[in-house]
Amino acid sequence: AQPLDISWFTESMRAGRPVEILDRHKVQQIDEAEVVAFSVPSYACLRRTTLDNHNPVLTDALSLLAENAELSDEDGRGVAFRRAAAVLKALPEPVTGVTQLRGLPCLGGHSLRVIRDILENGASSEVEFTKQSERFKALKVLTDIFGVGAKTAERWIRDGIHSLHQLQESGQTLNRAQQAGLEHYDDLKQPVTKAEADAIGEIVEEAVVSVLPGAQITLIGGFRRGKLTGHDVDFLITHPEEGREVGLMPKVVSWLESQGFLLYQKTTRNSYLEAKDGPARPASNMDRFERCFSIFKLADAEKRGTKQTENTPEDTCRLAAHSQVTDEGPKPASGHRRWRAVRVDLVVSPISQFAFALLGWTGSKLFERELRRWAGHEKAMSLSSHALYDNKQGRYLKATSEEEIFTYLGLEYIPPSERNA
Ligand code: DCT
Ligand code: MG
Repeated sequence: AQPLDISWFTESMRAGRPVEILDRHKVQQIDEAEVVAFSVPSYACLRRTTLDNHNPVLTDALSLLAENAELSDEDGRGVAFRRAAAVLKALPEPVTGVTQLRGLPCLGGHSLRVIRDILENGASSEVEFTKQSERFKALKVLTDIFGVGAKTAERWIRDGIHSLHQLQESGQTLNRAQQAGLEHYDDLKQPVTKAEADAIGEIVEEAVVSVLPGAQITLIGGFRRGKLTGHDVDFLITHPEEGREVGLMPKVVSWLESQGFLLYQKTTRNSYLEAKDGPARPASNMDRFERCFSIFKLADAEKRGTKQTENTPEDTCRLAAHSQVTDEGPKPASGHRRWRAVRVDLVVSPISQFAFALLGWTGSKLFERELRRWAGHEKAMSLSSHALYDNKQGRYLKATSEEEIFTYLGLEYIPPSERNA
């Protein structure tokens, strides 16, 4: 068998030319068995990854190992499994044999072993072992609580806490987020649907334009990429006039609170204005916008688009919690309640940073990571959700659209629906 010829790709990369993604002409036939091999660029931001995944069994297995590594403070291994899974997500067909994977990037020995196991035996012993392991199960249950990260879960497990019941019995002090997370555990585990995301979008829009006419909201995160469900709903808020967005978040939150829409919220102030080192090199790319982590109370009536807008908080609660309407289809997961809890993230950006925020918050997480890696390693630029800095020119590159940012980076534009790496 001959190795795949990917020189067309590396040359284009070196020259900074946009590269054809998943180049079908370059797909080769190798060895006597005439196995079709795939050719894929190594950076996820050079690939078009739709939600049409032809290898879900393999990618689920690798994602589970990635999750296990991330929960065990092994981020390097986590990223390696995420990259391997992402390569398989971009393939045009189901993989039927490991020979097809020859020459593909990001598939290390460990990932290949897992893939071979599944292709040959129907399952990976390592994945099955991990799924069954008490430690993994406990880490999952505990980190599924909103407000609980891997570190906290780890500490609790060391104290013998493996389940929600044990946590409740333990007398551990929980912070406000964790209390809310525990209280709404079942609801927050249920995937959020697009219809629910849209219903919440209407409420947030009403809040935003009530407190600042002209302000705009955009659905970001997985739903902007076309996902049908998500673990939360993410919105980006801005105003076309620079500076008008200052102080917006507390007003939006007060409005939502006064209408009885919030079960929990925590707002973090922005920190980009006071930063001296310029916006492109924050300690983390996620933490500088004014941001509100919240849990919404979404009434069934809102989902059906029959919401009443002039309710007092009491009315809204009544509408949400005790509605006696009986005409709906499936019952909510939680008994006879007529509402559910939904995780919602709000982010406010000044218009000058909007394109960067939009690109940075649309995801997927791996696509974002790969964009930043591409910018740094191949272009000597640093990309964040605030700005793009050109290290060679020593200046920030302004952009008003995502397309412009891709152009600066020497990349072919990839629309949100193809960023599902
Ligand atoms: N993001 C990122 N890096 C992180 C966290 C988030 O780049 N460490 C970006 C990418 C996605 C966006 O923020 C929203 O984050 P999530 O809601 O966690 O991701 P999602 O793709 O919307 O996933 P889900 O559909 O499950 O909500
Ligand atoms: Mg999301």
